[in-house]
Amino acid sequence: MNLKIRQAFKTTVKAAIIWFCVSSGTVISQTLPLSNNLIGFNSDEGEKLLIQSRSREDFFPLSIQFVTQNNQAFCGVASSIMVLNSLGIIAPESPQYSPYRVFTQENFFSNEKTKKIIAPEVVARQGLTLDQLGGLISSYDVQVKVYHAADTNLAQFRKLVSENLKQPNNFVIVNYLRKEIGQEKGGHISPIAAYNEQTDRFLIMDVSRYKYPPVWVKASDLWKAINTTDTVSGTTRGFVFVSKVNR
Ligand SMILES: [Ca+2]
Repeated sequence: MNLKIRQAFKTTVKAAIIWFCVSSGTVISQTLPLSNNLIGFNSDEGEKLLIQSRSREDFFPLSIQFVTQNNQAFCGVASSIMVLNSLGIIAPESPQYSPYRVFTQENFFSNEKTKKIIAPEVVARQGLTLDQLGGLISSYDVQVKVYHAADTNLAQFRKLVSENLKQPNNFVIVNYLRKEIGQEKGGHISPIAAYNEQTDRFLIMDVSRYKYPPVWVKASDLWKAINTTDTVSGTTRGFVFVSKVNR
């Protein structure tokens, strides 16, 4: 190959590699479009809502611990370890990070009490109900309170959650039906990180990060999605408060 042909060949290959990286990157990182009632956190408006928010104490610790769920049924497990790591309680050993300790979606079930509630293989097939989520988190040294939608209402939900979001060392995980907020489609679990008073919206840190960005959702829309029946448990979905144990 003479020099000119060799250079032309190199340039073509380089361009092809760049094209491949850019185009495949676009495909890989493409989340689903959002319906008009939602505001993506990855937008100017989404950013503004956080800056305006006066109930965003939980955003910072949760953002440091934000993870993608390990499989399509592990939303509850991913949400739980985000909250447990944010609370800074003593974590189990993690072989891949030894000697450091941290909650991961693998070692979350290393506790005997946790395994007795539901096995990880079962969670990987069918996900978690609200009570199973509360039970699993309770198997660690934290205080847990489970609220079913049937036992509360929109005004109480808004008040309780927005107050929690103003306080450190306690967190909220929500269990809701995606299709009621205009998403695809079934039951889902993720932590709530902030509340915007002016627009009456909550920020959901969606752990299925391959599918949707965090979104700002109207309190009334989220409430509709929480006030739905989980066919596995036969009870309404709801939300869970998790805090450090008072000693
Ligand atoms: Ca809080």
